[in-house]
Order: sequence, then structure tokens, then C-alpha cells
Amino acid sequence: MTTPFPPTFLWGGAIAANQAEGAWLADGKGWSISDVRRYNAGLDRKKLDAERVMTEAKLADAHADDGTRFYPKRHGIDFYHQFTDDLDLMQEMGFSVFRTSIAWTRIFPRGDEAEPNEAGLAYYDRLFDAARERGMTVFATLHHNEMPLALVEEYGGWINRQVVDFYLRFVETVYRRYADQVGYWLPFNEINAANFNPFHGVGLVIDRWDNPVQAAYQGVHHQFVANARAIRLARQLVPGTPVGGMIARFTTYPATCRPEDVLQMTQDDQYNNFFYTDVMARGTYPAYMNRFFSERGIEVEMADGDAELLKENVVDFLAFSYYMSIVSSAEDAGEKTNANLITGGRNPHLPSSEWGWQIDPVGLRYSLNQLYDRYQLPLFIAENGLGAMDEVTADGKIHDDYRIDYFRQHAIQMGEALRDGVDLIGYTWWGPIDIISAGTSEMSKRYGFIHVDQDDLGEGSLTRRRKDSFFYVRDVMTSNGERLEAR
Ligand code: BGP
Repeated sequence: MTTPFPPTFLWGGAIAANQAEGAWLADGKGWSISDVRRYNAGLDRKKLDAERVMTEAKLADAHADDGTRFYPKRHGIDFYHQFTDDLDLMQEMGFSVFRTSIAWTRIFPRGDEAEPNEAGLAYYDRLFDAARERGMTVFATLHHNEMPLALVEEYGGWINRQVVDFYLRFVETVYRRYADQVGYWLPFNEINAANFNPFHGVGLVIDRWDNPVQAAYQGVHHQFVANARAIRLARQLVPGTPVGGMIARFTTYPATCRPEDVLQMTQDDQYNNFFYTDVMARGTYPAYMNRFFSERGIEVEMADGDAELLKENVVDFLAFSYYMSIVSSAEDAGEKTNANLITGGRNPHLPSSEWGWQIDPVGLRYSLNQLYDRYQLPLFIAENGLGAMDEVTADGKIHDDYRIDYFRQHAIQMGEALRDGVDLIGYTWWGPIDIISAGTSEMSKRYGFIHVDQDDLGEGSLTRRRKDSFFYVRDVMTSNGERLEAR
């Protein structure tokens, strides 16, 4: 079978600093918002909305606890100290791209300093050199649920426009430092997350705001401005290096063929997805958002020059995360299911993960065609993966056929999208090594092809083990998809 994947196609994996590195205060790093995300042993995986909300009381608890047991992102999987061994394993799988974030608080611990923290800069020099020495292009995310906590507690997070300048100081510092080491820049991970997890997205503490929805959209506008300024700065400091925009892709289908359900799907698509990619790729707020805002009494404050800034600085490529799909219904009827960042209608035609996320490989092909038809920009799947409970057998094996099947089915659909003419340039599996869950701070929600011996409370040897999926994925990536069908 001739593979549909071009020789330039980038295969690899994605992590985020706050979910893997640990070393939460090492070498001058400051507190980030992920360091106050508690693991709740009693959490109900079907009711995660409450988990996502950050309150003053939860913040106070986190400040009072200087341990790491119930704040798993403080220790991660100790990637900070073990990254060379982990990158060896990724190289063995044939990765040609490695996506990670640069933790803002390693570079500017509080976020408002004038000068950067050299020890933090030196760490990413070592990490990026190690990845490149192993044949991987570095795909660097600059904002991934890890803004400085001081900017939240003392400035009000992204709702305060002053944070835009602090962020651009961080961006300029890392552009200058890593100009020759980074192949793809991504200023914001899932810029649409702000309306589904406002603390991760814009640093919003819910009981500080009379109108948190209004506040979140104001924070998003400031991120659009920051994104456009980061693009403009890239043309000066790292010319020729692509800068992308990313959303969490909430693929949705109408509950029935009733026109009202189809209209609901269209509006969900507009409000949850296209609003953000339209601004980043077309450079303007789409007209349909005027009605959305006015019907909800939302007034986004824009400064003189913002419209021109957005129009003149649009992304070079679009990235998105894709895990699952959901269902839209006009009456908001039918059974619900938990999904990435949101709760949506359950699709009776699809299986679910143990966390309720509906597994939909064909939806990936559909999403790729939809996004490419709309923008004709190169596309990059920056996250795709299956979180599951893995079991280690007595002889130390992990037989994760379910993960092999998830990867295989989605890779097949990527190949179909390429045959459809979609300009898909790369794919990074989310969590190639087991890391801490973003939404629940669980360790037991495992995505990796590499198992890490650690439980939800941080107990374990941190030993790394190759799962069955490690070998299958290695064969697919090193053959550039030729051996995709083999099972
Ligand atoms: C995305 C985040 C990632 C990742 C993923 C899986 O929204 O960008 O950080 O964690 O979700 O979510 P979780 O880890 O909660 O299973």
C-alpha cells in the first residue's frame, strides 16, 4: 500500500510542562496556576464541571499546602530531571516532532519581572537541544494552563489588559533565546478553552467576578491581541518560522435531522470553534458573534488599533486538539456525556472512554475537511489520544490493545483526509508518556505509549515501561504510515 503520508509528514507526541516536568519550584520557578490544581480523590468523573471551577477558598487551601501529594502537577512525572531518557524512548518510536510548552513561570516566576530567570532559560536550552539531537523538530507552546499565579492574584489574570504586555515580554525573551531551536511556535494552547475552563484559560477565579462570562470574553479578547502581537513580533525576530493558532476542537453533530437541531449544531460550531479560528485566521470578529454577544449582554471592550492589529497579523497554520465528538440538540434534550472541557449530548452510535469521551475516528476526517475547506491553511493535529485505565501484568506488561486501536483508527482517518486533499502537516499524540491529567489532575487517566509507575497520590518508582502500543506506534511512525494496517 503506498502510504498517503508525505515524506515531510511530522509524527510525534505532545506534553505540557505543567503536566510532566514537576520540579515546581526548582531553579527559581514561580507558582503557576497549575500548582494550585488539587487532585480530588472523591471526584465524580461524570460531573467534572465543579472540578474546573477555581475559587478563593480552593486557592487558600493550595497556599496552605506546601506538599505535592494532593497537587500532582507540582511533581508531574519528574520529566524535568528525566527528559533525556524519555526522549530516548520517543526517538525509539521514530518521533520527528516533539511538542511541549515553555513554562512561563520558569522564565518569569511572577510574570511581572523586568528580567528573565537564566536557570529557567538554560533548562529549555538543554531540553530543546536533546530533542533536536534525537531528530525531533521542536513545537513550542507558550501558554498551556500555566500562567503565573501572581498575575492572577495580584492583577486579575488576562481580564487585566496589562497582562498582554507581561506576556509579550515572555514571548520576546523566548523568541530571542530559542530562535534556532524551535521549528513551530504556538502562542496559545486551545485559545477557546477560556470559555470552558476559565481558570486554565484566562486565570479567572469565579468568585472574584460579578459576571464571569463577560470577564472570560474580555480575557479572550486580550489573548487575541497578544496572539496578534506575538505573530507580528515573530516576523521580526524569527522570520520564516511558522506561528500557529490552536483550538480544542469540539466536533458536534445534530441530535436529529430536524432543522432546529442542525441549526443548533451550526451555532455550537460557530460559538465553540469557528469564532476563535475566524479571529486568528481571518483577522476579524465574525458577524454572528455580534448577535451572540448582544443576546447575552456581553460587551467586549476593544482599544483603538485592536481591529487593525488582528487584521494584519493572522496565523500561518491552524492546530487543534481532537479527542472525541458530541451531539447538539435544540431542546438540549437527550442523555449527556462528559467530554474534553465540556459536557455534551451522548451519541448512541459511538463507544466511550471510561471518562465518557466518545470515540469518533471518522469525526477527525470530518473535522479536518471542515477546517481545511474554511481556511485553506496547513493543519496540525496538536493533540489526539485516549485516556484509559491501564493494568500492569505480573510480568510487567501493559496490553493496551484499546489504545492501539484508537491510534490506528484515527491515523487511518488522517490518511483518508490527506487523500481528500487536506494539507495536514503533522500529528502529535497527546501524552506519549503517562502524565498528569489537565482536567482532573489524575495520574490514573493514562494516555502514554510509555507507562510511568506512579499513582494518583504520587506514590511509585517513576519507572518507565514500554506498553504494547509503543511497538505498534513505532512501526507506524518509522514506516511513515506504510505499516498502519498491520495488526
Ligand atoms: C486538552 C489539554 C491537554 C490535555 C488534554 C487531555 O484540553 O490541552 O493539556 O490534558 O486536554 O485532557 P485530560 O488530561 O484532562 O484528559
